Amino acid sequence: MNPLASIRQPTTRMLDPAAETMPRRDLAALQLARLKTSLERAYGVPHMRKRFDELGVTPAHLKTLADIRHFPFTGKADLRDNYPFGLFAVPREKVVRLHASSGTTGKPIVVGYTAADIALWASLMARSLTSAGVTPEDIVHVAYGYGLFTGGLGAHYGAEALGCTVVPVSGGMTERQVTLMRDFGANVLCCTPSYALNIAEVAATSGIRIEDLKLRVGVFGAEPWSEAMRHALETHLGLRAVDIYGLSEILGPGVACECTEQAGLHGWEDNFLFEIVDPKTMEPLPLGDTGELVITTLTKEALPMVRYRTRDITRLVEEPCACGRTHIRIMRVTGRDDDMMIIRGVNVYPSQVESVLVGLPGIAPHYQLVLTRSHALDQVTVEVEITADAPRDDASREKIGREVQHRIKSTVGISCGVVTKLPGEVPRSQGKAVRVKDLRHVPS
Ligand code: DLL
Repeated sequence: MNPLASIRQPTTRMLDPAAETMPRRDLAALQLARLKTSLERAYGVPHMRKRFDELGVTPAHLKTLADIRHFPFTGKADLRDNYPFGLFAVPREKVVRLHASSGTTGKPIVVGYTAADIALWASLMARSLTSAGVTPEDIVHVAYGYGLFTGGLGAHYGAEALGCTVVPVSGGMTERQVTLMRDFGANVLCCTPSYALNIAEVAATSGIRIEDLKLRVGVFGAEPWSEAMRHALETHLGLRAVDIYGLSEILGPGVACECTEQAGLHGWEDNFLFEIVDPKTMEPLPLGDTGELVITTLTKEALPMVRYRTRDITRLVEEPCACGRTHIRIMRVTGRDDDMMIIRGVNVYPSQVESVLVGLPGIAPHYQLVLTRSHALDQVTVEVEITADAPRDDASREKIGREVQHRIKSTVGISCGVVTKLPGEVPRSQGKAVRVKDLRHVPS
């Protein structure tokens, strides 16, 4: 880590120590009691009742937490098929907020919140921010998008609930972001890691140095990112970069967040039940195994979710964390199972390629993967960018390209083409980065 970041050590306060350090046995008892209520709430929704009936289960069948395995999974399709409000468990009049995610195909996913849900979300976001090292004295610059996306308003309500001074900038107009961050003296930056990188780059080109900024903590999430990217962001922005996780269907940001130990994201188990299942067989996996994260909400009113398939691949760790929190840790999400590429039989996530690229001398931390198909085989070309100070002649660029190719082959295990682009040629992110350009179905 760069020396500035270590000087600006965040604090390790807890917002709700009683809840956050609850002994695991008490936590399990609380989960069981809350799960019963939540299943009953879901059972009141006609579509969910049908799903329960198909499997011959009612909420009364839940005797232990492990019994959750007898209940039906829910997925994006359930939300889509019941568009827009069909899965709400309360009358529409009780819903005070709607959010939606556009998705790649068809109808958006619509999610609703009662006033109590919004209060819960704000409190879990405030808890998450505190665990990331944010304090009520901080100025929080929110550059997650505001609107139907949950990032902006989620971070906003959480930071406000914590008592911070919130700057609701949303995404875009990056030069202005940098100026405001400097002029207002923001201590905390909330945005996607790819946008943070864009901000860092614009700051550098505008002549703003780390010392001109008062950033101490970065609360970065909404997309997969690597340890290498964490290191780059900490170095470029002089802050401690903390990972935050969430999804609209479950709450938005604040389902889980790292603490200042930066050793996995505490999933807030007093409000959610986390499982890992084998994405093929859908069978629960033993603790510690890698698989698909499945989440059941325990306290949400408007949209209770039962065994929601996140598609996110990770593993859970129950060992105590040095911070003292007892809640389970969700290890860094490597990617979604639908982002996984299979290149000549090898499973690859874009974030694995990122781990190799970011930090390589002469290579800027901006990249895209281009997928094509030739003779029924998928091929990947990695588009990387050379740094502004790297030599630009063909021979040097080729040499760098070969180096990248070699590293990807030896670390990730795939053979790929590499195109070395000039500074600024790889598109910059304003929110969630588009890492993969899939041209497999484009006629050549
Ligand atoms: O991205 C909520 C959010 C906003 C989380 C701001 C964190 C910060 P959706 O747009 O519904 O919600 O997208 C959810 O994004 O299933 C993951 O695939 C991915 N994702 C979210 N956080 C992380 C993370 C928001 N920390 C989807 N690491 C999720 C990796 C993440 N992937």
